[in-house]
Amino acid sequence: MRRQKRAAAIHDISCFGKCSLTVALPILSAAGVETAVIPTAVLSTHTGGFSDFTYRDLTADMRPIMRHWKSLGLSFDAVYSGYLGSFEQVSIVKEFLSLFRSEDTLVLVDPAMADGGQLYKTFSPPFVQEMKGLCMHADLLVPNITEAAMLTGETYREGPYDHAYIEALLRGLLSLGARQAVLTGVWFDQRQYGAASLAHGEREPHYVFSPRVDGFYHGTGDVFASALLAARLNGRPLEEAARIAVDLTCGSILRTKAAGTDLRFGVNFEEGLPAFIRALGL
Ligand code: PXL
Repeated sequence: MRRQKRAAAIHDISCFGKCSLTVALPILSAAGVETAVIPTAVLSTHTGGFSDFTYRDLTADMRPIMRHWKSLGLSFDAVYSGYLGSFEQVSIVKEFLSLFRSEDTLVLVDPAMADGGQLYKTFSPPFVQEMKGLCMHADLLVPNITEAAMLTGETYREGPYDHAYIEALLRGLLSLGARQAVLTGVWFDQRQYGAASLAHGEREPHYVFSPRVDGFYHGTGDVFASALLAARLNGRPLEEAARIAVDLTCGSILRTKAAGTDLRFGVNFEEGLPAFIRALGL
């Protein structure tokens, strides 16, 4: 019998608004991946478009949780980091990797810190440098265009993009030290929207697209990265995993658009899980 895969997800819990752990857990679980969590903070909502959200920092709990896990002899097939609230939390994730990483561990870093050309309001520019230090340790880096531009020092541009810009971002990301990078929010014309991937040693990026839907849908980066990791842990090659992740993300956006939900409330990925599970062949 195939051994069940186990991931450690290190993100905040935004209690309402469907992002970070409230997205990572159901998607990885649906894909058959056991998911242990280190919550970095508890917020009443995410920070995108809400004001007066609560924020309880859990930095002080992170090291004790990982030390306890170490004492239990736990091991992980993947480590998945997302929104991290401080420099200290970035250091703790690096410590986590030094304690738990083995030859076969897949380290996915989603440098969740910015979108639409701007840092999220809880961050200041020096945080980008700190995040770069974590990206060095990633096997798989999954930023959006804004994050990729900030991490690589390329100028941020609004779309539509051209192939040269996307390729420069991807090569810049790999030069940070990651083996593979998948860039989200890629579009060359009004009809299509998707992701571009590049692995170390590859000559050209691979592109996966779905029909473009206007509007800023919150939490889609987390849906995408969680689905990508789930597909990789189910043995899918990077390009195929990107296809599966784009399909879940696009379907979630379309359902949300059809329902007319407040865009800050997150996307309806839940009703896409049956098709996602089928795409994984489970
Ligand atoms: O989706 C990324 C994310 C995660 N966690 C929090 C956020 C955001 C994006 O805004 O605010 C708290």
